[in-house]
Amino acid sequence: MKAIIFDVDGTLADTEDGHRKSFNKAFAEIGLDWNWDVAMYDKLLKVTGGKERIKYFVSDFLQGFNKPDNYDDFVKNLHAIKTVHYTTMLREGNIPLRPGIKQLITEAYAAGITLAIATTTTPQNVSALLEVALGADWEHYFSANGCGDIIPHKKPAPDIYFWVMDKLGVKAEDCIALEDSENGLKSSLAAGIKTYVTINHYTRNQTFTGAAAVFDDLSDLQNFYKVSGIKV
Ligand code: XBP
Ligand code: MG
Repeated sequence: MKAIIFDVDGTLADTEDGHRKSFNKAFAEIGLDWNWDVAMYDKLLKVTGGKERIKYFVSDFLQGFNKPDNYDDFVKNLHAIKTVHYTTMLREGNIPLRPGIKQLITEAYAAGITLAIATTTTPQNVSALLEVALGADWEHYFSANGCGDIIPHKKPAPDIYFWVMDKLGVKAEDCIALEDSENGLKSSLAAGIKTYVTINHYTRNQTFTGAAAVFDDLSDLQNFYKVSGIKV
């Protein structure tokens, strides 16, 4: 196994409630009476990508909203405001890495294992989370950082994992992926990558068919090393 490819939201850190609150702050800031509670957000997480999620909410859950003419620009602007709120929240240090994650990153890196990121979240979100958690030079741990709109189709499509493997110059059988959600697992499996799942309160009832193993979290990192065969 040459490379570990990490999902971000829900995997590196339990971020989705931070995203949800940031969406709500953005809605309020531009005078929309939209408010995504946990139950609604749970449904909306079916769609990855914040801009795509806003459009999904408007199309499938909202009645009587008159879309502005430049709807795409409206969504992009709304999402940019949300990203400011979310990165501010991250920089306040409110969202730590999940148990075992920092140790896994530092020990695997020290053992010469290639590390990479494959996420549907916005690049600024990755930087803000990892600058706080790993320091200003966080990027040196990762040989590839696949995030945001760099690929045509977000998870569950495999595009982002293909992009990362291409960047790393590795084959799927040389990698393992770490994910938290059904969409993420479908994406990495469609790319042919052996995938381990750590669940969270948004994903615990999802289906993880095909996962190599499912964990509550990586607090017992030695067990994860044993199950996954990672040698550090
Ligand atoms: C999770 C997502 C993201 C976040 C919101 O990404 O689907 O869309 O929910 O972030 P992953 P943005 O699990 O692949 O890390 O608003 O920046 O999309
Ligand atoms: Mg995720």
